[in-house]
Amino acid sequence: MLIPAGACLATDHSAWHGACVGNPGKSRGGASKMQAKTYPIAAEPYEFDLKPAECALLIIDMQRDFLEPGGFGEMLGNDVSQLRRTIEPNRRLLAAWRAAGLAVMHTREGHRADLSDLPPAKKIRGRSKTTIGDPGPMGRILVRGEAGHDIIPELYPLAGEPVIDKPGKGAFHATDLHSILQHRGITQLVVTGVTTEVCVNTTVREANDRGYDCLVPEDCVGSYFPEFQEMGLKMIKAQGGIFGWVTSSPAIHAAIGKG
Ligand code: TIU
Repeated sequence: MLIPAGACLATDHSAWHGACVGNPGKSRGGASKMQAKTYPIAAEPYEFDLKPAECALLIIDMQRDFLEPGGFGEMLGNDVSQLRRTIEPNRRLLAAWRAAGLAVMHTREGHRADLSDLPPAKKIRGRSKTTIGDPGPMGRILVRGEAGHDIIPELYPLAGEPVIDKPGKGAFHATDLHSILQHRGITQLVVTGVTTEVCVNTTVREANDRGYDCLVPEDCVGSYFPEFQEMGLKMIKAQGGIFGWVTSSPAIHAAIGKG
């Protein structure tokens, strides 16, 4: 099943609220938020206080064209195994997040079929023979509705989990993500996905500028380049957490459970 472009349905948070929030049924109000229990997570540069009612899991671009052997990423000469190691930790984290009844959102990088939202500069960058919109191994490359553009089956969105179709690297640029988060009272993001230095970093920076606290589990983000993986994470947590916090998924499971 393909998720249609722009799909967005409501998520039921009742499981977590019922289990963990001090005042069930009143979790959206300012006063009850103040009373809500927080869950400390070991992180760098210092502990992250997770507020379940205000924290969404945002899974960035776990798309077939970036991760699957024979996809666009591999066609460009990249080592997809560097990204594929993130699938299992993401699968476990997603299962735990869903079991706890917390908000889940997914993104996909891609463009309209007529490419009207594709900047000419992005189309020609790299001087590759095959570029966005051309026929690729799994349909037209990074075009919405094509097989390669869709999310890998291991992490497939459930009905009720918003899928943000984004034309850029950052998940906030030219999307309705900020509105969706604000309507749900989300102030914290656990950001996972690919690639660490490109779409994950860009999204964390955009989120930081909009006032969100971001926590990045290092085993749930991946780069084709090991040195960028290391530096991409260091850049987030440097200078007292200039863009956010870095942790690992076991530390999150220790706080919210295994699902
Ligand atoms: N999702 C994402 O990071 N898109 C990219 O194009 N990444 C690269 O590393 N090329």
